[in-house]
Amino acid sequence: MRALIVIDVQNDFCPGGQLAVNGGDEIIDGINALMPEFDAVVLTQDWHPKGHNSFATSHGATPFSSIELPYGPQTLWPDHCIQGTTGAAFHSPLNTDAADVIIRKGTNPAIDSYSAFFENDQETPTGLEGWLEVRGIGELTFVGLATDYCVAWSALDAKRLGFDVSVQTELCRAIDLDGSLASAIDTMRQAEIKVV
Ligand code: VGL
Ligand code: ZN
Repeated sequence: MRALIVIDVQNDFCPGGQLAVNGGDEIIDGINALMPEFDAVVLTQDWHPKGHNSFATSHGATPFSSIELPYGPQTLWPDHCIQGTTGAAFHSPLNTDAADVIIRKGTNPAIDSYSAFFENDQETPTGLEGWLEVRGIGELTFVGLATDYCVAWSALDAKRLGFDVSVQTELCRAIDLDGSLASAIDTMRQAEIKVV
């Protein structure tokens, strides 16, 4: 069984949003068209409380700078995807009716969560692994935003958990901070993820 995992196609990651990814809105028609080819469709939604630890404003710091948190280095982001705001809503052309399940992540005020499987402490699970397993789903295709953060971290965790993993890069867009896109693609290829 195969699932399409659609990462964070939300207003704040699309042009005009608080953490806009170039061309973030261009991938949506293609993602909608791909959905019927899968046994299950999973959507993820970045869903932060106000004052989240990953926000630069929480530390009086400049957005896109980096700090050390108890679980490791953390890039500091503009305030984005705050629970219940328009920015956190799915970008409207996305076919959310096709979703079998929606996973919200980044809800812990102290820990960021790029991956759909684990928070950035690498150990607190979201429950997605169990959901897929009990449904007999072993093959995962990732699309969405952003290639170099939430898509890459999700795909790498999935591979580590033993799923068969591919990333459809033409249906992803990247933030690309200091070469982060090239290094994410490289890391995914080294992990033997199918990057197509
Ligand atoms: C993301 C940075 C912060 C993403 C989420 O969806 O890639 N990036 N929060
Ligand atoms: Zn976030």
